[in-house]
Amino acid sequence: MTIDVATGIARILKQEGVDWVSTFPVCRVNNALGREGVPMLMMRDDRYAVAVADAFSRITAGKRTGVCTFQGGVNAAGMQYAYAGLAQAYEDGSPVLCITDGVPIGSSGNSQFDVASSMKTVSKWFGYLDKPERVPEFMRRAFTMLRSGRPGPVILAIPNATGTYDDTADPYIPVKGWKAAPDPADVRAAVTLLLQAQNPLIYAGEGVIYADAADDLKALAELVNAPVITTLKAKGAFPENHPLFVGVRGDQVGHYLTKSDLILAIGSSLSPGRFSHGIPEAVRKTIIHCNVDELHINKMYPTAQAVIGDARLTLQALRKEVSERTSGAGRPAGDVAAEVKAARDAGLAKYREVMASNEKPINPYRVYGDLMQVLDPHNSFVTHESGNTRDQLSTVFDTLMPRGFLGWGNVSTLGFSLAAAIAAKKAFPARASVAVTGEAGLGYMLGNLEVLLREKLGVTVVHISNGGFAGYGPGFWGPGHDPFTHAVLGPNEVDMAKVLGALGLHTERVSEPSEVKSALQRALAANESGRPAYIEYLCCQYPVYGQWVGRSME
Ligand SMILES: Cc1ncc(C[n+]2csc(CCOP(=O)(O)OP(=O)(O)O)c2C)c(N)n1
Ligand SMILES: [Mg+2]
Repeated sequence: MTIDVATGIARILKQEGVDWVSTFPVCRVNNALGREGVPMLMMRDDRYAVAVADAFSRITAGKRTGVCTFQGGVNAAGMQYAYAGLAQAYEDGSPVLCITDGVPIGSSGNSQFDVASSMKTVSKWFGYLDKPERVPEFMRRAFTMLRSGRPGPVILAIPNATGTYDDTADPYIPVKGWKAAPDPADVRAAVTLLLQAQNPLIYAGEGVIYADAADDLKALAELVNAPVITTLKAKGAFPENHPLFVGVRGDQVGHYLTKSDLILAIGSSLSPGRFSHGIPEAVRKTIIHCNVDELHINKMYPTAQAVIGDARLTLQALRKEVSERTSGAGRPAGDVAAEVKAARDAGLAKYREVMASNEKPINPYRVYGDLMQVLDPHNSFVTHESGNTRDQLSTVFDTLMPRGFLGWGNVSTLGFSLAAAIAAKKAFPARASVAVTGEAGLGYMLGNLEVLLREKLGVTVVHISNGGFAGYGPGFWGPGHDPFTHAVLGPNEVDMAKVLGALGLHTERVSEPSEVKSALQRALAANESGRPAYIEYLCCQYPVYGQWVGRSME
């Protein structure tokens, strides 16, 4: 049958199990999506169209592909705005599919902004569909790249959405996605090093979540009795109430990174310096680097032994080898778990104290402590914002399942928490979905809050309202690093609960510590009937949290 390109793409997306697409108009495939019955989640700007789809891919660990469309071509206004979202998705390695208009044949060189070269800098693959007949091929390649290897965005540019082709000539068959198992010789060598080590430490990254390998990580950690730290993006890959869990950040994490003589990194790039730990005295440690491909091997640190392959297959192979060498006994337990507990208790003591604080304005840790009490850790989703909410939550918030918490941000782009909370609601409608933000993140998301109402998305935005960019300006912590650019109109000047209440959200403004919990409960109850909620907690500026460990010290 002869069909047009846009219809072909819409039908293939349905074959691939895509049941909604986020967008900001215009994109020339949108009308075909509408005609073919693919619902569109219309955001209020192009960056959020990308961010919601990006977050959906992350939260479902790539099992369900987030797809978005935005304006491109010669009038690439949408794409120019979407670029921020694309750069973030690329930086964080998110397997999101982005569809945009391509520059029509005969119009190249017509604009200052070069669509193709800019898109190539933020994608695993940028495909320019130069012939209608190539729709099945391009979609096959796109889904192959989205479902195999190192995750990253794929961008398809469609220059002629009304061009036609015969869809029976090359009938589309959905793509499975493929994995690679590690070289057994590398597994043997890695296990030899691991069993020689005095103080091995497992450093787990988000690759564990993408590979669906949380259970295998736990099994290996228990077999070799090694403490575990996870990266910010991998928060939840290891149950945070487990006796071998050290933390994401905090003094205890620094202690273990320093103390270890061997680091077994799995599913992490080990790229320090942004929102992750460096490895102190790395050249004097043995680094086993298990990764899905070679890109990160011997990057920043010398790799003693690389094990290249899918994280789940790698963990299983390591486990089997350790079991065989030790007759199933693994490494002796010693007092590893007791030491981890002591270090964790010591590291968390000062935060646990303020998590129960009755001070006014409310201490932000009190909000996090109460949030942990209100939410069911097996049936909820929490994410942070850029700023103190990221640093504080990743220090203290206990996550018990993969994607119970979404940590994000190799670069940490303000406003992403709203996209993440929306995506979580789309992925797991029965789970409570909470974004915790400061005023800067809130400023980015304001225009998009209408989407929550229009789409009846029962998510809660928790605002740690402290009147400025905490820590940027002077305070009890010193002069601050940006003393000229930190103050905004705060709760004394603007009643945000009133502003957003007028928009239609369930809102509350809370100044009493004793009300923190009940306000959350009311917000979550409103969410259950599809009503979004906003709670403004009048908080003190308290920029105190666990640090990232630097990488120098060589
Ligand atoms: C797009 C973008 N621009 C700039 C930044 C830098 N930045 C990070 S946090 C922040 C301010 C955070 O202040 P607020 O939201 O009030 O949170 P608080 O730290 O007070 O809790 C800024 C400007 C960023 N992360 N993303
Ligand atoms: Mg603030």
